[in-house]
Amino acid sequence: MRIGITCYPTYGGSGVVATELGIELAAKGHEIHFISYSQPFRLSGRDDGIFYHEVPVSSYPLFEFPPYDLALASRMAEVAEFNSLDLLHVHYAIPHSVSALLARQMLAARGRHLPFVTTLHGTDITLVGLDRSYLPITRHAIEQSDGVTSISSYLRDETNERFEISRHIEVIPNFVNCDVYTPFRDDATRREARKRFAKPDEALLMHLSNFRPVKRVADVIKVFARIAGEMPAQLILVGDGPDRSSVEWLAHDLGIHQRIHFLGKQERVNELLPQADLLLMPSELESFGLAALEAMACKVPAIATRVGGVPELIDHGDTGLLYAVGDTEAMARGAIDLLSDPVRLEEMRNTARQTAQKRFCASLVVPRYVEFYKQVLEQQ
Ligand code: GMT
Repeated sequence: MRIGITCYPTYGGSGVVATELGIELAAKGHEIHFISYSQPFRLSGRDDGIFYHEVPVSSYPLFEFPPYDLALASRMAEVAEFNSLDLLHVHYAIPHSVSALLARQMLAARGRHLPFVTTLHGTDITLVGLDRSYLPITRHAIEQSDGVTSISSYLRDETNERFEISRHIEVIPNFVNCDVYTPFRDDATRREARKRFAKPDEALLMHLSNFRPVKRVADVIKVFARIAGEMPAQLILVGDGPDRSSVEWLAHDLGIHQRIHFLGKQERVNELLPQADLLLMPSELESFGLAALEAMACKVPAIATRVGGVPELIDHGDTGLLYAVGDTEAMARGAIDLLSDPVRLEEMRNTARQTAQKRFCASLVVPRYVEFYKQVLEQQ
């Protein structure tokens, strides 16, 4: 198939999923065309079967807000025509599904049919999509999509309920390449890699996010402060975003900044994750929680919150631990108990990796997208 993919190319889970999907599909022989305002950050630009088409957005003194969604629609239609695309797959409804709808209409007027699939990721529904100024157009674009998928059952139900629609939404969970996200081959290699951040007797915790308020990074610091008060421990923070500065202040105020490594945005998180003993993901809401899945594939269970689609990924007590939002005391207690019980921790680490392999491996999930594309194309 020849598939156009549009996503937010910068730091963020939906862009990661879209990019990894494109890479996996290209490896299976499909021709993939990314259409976005910049090259998705996980693309090397050298991948066979992958093409990138930038969307130029020109400004003009009249345009206080340059109309990216219109420029995107025009580019989608052009790329589809020049490259005979079979379909478009847009990730994150706003504004991508609206642009795809316009592109479909533009091509229809020229006698070409271009179906599009929308994948819902989270705040496109739970936050942004419910803003009154976006709700009607988002609902319209979802209803008009030729196929809709969501990354968890939670998000499917939320969409149908909150948007008061009842169309079929196919649940296709997020996935991870278990050959790329993998534990170290042996303990000696892991010990060597961890040396940069932790002494042999220290626990190593990690957090990975875009530091937006929904991630509650301050809770990561509070949980870590409690852990570090009871045992030797270090924390690695991967990512950057609006809450970074306030979180650094909090670390200083609590006197634990010397045990915290702020690494900023990192490209090869698969090399960092397997160094950790535990991931901390105390989010206010996660429709899935891709960071936790990537960690699980690296044999790192998460201390997380029981929100959104997270319980569809993490079984409390087996592949991680789940708590109420904001209950930093319980999260810290859970982490301390686990870190103090190496047998239980090792068991949970193994089960986390096995679950990632058995249920969320790219080799299992990506064919479900291909199957869904075929269904959509057959219905045309
Ligand atoms: O919806 C968002 O907040 C943005 C989005 C992103 O681009 O990072 O995150 C969502 O999609 C991820 C990938 O599918 C999921 O792993 C995240 O759980 C989800 N975020 C939320 O639901 C808050």
